[in-house]
Amino acid sequence: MDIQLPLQRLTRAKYGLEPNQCDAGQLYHALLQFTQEQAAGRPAPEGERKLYYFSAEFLLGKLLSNNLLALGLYDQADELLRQWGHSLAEVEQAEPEPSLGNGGLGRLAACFLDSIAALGLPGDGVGLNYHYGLFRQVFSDNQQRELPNPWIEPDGWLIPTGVRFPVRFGFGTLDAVLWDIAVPGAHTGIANRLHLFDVEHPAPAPQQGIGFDKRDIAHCLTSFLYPDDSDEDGRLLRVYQQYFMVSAGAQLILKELDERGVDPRQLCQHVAIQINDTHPSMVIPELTRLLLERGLSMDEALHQVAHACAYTNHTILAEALEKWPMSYLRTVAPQLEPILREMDRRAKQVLPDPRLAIIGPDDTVHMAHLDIHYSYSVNGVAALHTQILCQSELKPFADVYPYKFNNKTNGITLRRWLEACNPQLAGLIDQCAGPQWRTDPARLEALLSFTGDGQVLRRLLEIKRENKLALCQAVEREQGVRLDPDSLFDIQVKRLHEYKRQQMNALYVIRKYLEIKSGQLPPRPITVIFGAKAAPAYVMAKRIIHLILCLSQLIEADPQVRPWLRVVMVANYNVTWAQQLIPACDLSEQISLASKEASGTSNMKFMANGALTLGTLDGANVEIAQLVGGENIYTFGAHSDQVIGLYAHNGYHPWDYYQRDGVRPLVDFLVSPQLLALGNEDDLRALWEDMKGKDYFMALLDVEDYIATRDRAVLDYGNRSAWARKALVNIAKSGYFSSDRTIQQYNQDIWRLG
Ligand code: 26V
Repeated sequence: MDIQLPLQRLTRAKYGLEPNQCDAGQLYHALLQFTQEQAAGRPAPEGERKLYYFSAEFLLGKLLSNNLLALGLYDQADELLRQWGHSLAEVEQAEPEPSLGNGGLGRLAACFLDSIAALGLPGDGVGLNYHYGLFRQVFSDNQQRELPNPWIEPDGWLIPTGVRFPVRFGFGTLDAVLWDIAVPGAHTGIANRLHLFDVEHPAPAPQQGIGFDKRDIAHCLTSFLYPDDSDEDGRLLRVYQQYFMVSAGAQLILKELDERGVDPRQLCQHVAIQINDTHPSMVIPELTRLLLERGLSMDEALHQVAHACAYTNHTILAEALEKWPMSYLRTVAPQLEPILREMDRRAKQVLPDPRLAIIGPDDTVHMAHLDIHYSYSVNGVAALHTQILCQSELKPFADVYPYKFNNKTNGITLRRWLEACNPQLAGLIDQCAGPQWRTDPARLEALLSFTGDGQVLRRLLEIKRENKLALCQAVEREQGVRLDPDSLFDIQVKRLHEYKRQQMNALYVIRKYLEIKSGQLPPRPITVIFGAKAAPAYVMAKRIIHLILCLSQLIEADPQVRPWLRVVMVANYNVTWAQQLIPACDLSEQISLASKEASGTSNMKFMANGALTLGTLDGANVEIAQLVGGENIYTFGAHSDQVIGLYAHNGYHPWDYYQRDGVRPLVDFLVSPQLLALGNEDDLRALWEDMKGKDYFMALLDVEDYIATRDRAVLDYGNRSAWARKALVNIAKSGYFSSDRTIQQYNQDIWRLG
């Protein structure tokens, strides 16, 4: 379709201006309205069974380009904007990024919605409409500070539906008001929806920081994602949020069943519910309760629920496996208690061991256990992760329910993570391999026949250089720091967590700093880029950010070191930053302690954009290594079975590693006069003590191998054509990590949407 006329009509009607007289913000709103109308005109996919993807997070990223791409209007819109003196990239800067997620789990949910729609499957998301997001991160005094991150605008992507459901809490009833975001599918004529529930009268943003009255449930329930749960009010608020989401979501499912004329006794033939980690797990007792209200017997209701629900596990870290005291549930949703007790009684007949019960001896409800007993599918998110679930973490469950357990290796939507964020590379791939990869990502393998083509390899390097230049401009614009696009760009972007070992990356920086100070220069300049938010109550994570910011300041001020080594941490790392950073990366840091990172998904995005991975054999890195082969990836470090053994026998003692000549000076640098002059002594000293004495995630175990392997990568980078060849192999093999593949597998093995 020709979009010039409708856009012209819109700018005239909205602003009384011709498109070429509009500024970028006006063009953004005109395009937004146009894409909204296009998506609204699309039908929902049909099918006898419909999926509801329940998730506390949907980390959508900006929607304009993505939706234009899905509607097949991207190129035309970009062309028109250029005629009018702008570009899509510029216009998109007017869009605030929706702040509905936190990390990989939320971004995965967004990639899945994109793929479900692109495959034409009937599947909607269900979540909450957080007003101020996780938080907006700013730095001052080399520390992270948190501010509200408002993103909702009057003329934004949220569509009012007029639908509302009463949610009954212990204190009374609150209405859940439904807002939708359209999810148009690429290459299909359909659109699905993301359903976001909200309170009727949301509270305004806090005046200072992110503190607010956690007891004001009626107004603050949807203020923030993951409100601080270090006190009881915070924990209760989390439970209020979860129950609000699932009760409204379950009512929505039943309403849609009614509209389709389906008897709730047939629910499981018509509905699949994917539970994204344990945050939505209360949908199980809540849907059961609603079915009982509709006259089903307990046997009937449990059968329907347990054959509709499927659970995805995203972590084996104990701290993230949710357990709620029954007393909390009694306060929030007392009507669930009898149902949970009955579910627990029945589960104990299958697994009498009290450690595996739904309700533990201390009267706490284990959400993952609830999910496993009352779902028909339990999946991990990468081969290694699923293996660890089956063989250790959830072994007793896998032994009694072997048919429930399965793997679904994560994926990413290449539409956002290659086509939209790296159009030049997408164009080169088209030239080499034809455009079919855009609908059939396995076709990327056709690139393998170009690994000997000097022209293609040179163009690949050129594109990387252009993307690095664009990143330099963004970093200069946002942070006032000027980077060197000819240095090696080494990037680690992900949530800050000790198991992801940003602190080990910092030890490498210290090592290089000390070498340069002693006159030993690296083979070429290196730029180390970090992006990470730390949970506001996670003290150690914030200390690691502090360390990185102090190192950055130290190096920036040192004219001897600065030409060779730079460190920058981008503030408020989010999807928008990721789209800018990932295409510009040479070396992708995926350095978690083996066994701890369930999958990782940025590893896949970096690979698809021609970065080489420096990683441990953890999560999906294992599958990446198998696909690209040992010569096209830099792996190092202890293997997962060694690590699991060390934990089992208390066999790891960081002090032994600290004693080594190659390690001690790096660790001691944390409390060197140079660093203490810039940083907070308590924070740096606490990091130092922890690393020597505890180091729970074993950074010192792997640090020497890490340094040697990273040095080898830096050296290899000098052989530009060999490096480009490796990069091309990575791109060629990345098709496996398309979320279209992942969703096809979910559909085939779990959802069966037809
Ligand atoms: C846990 C908690 C604990 C308390 C604070 C808030 C909070 C928020 C989320 C979670 C669940 C963490 C699970 C998670 O995000 N897992 C990640 O899932 C990705 C997608 O499958 C995967 O690639 C990452 O490896 C995995 O860490």
